[in-house]
Amino acid sequence: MLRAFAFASAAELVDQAARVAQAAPFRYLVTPGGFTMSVAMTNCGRVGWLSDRTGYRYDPLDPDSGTAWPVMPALFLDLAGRAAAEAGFPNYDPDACLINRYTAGAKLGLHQDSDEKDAWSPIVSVSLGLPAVFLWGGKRRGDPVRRLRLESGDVVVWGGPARFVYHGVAPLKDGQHALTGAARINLTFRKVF
Ligand code: MD6
Ligand code: FE
Repeated sequence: MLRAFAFASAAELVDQAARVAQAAPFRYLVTPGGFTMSVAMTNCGRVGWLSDRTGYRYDPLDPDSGTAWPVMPALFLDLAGRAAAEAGFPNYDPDACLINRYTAGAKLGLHQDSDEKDAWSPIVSVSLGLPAVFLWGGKRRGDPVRRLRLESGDVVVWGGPARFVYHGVAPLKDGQHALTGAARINLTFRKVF
């Protein structure tokens, strides 16, 4: 956990995320089980993470537009690379950045990130805007869950043996933040292939 690692670049990161969302708008994906997620999502990079009735996958095309996802902004790559290196993962070259937007009540249920072929490379997760409570469990779904507060600018680098830990985000509390208004934005960088 790199507290406030992205604090100085937070405003510009929010700006760049908005730019991505102009080209590939936030949308509410449907889970394979048929539920619409409460977190709005979009992507940038070589591939983007998707969920629909057929399952989870990474796709080089945005199904809403039929075109490639926006390229990853240089600032995103730079920040993710520096954070990964700081945590002991040099030469980080993420394929994808999933951008999550939470508004009041939005949550992410406990899950494992296991759709990536490269299961050792870290996920770099950047929190922007409203604070959230990150739920951090164990390798099994039933393991006890710790609650971790994530503030704007906090970066979590999650690699190696911790990769398959169950985690989620508790329902977002109502609030206002100077950078994002009534929302929390989370960037998760992944090395997929
Ligand atoms: C979020 N993050 O913080 C959702 N996954 O909005 C994740 O699901 C996540 O932050 C893997 C590693 C770090 C994460
Ligand atoms: Fe995750």
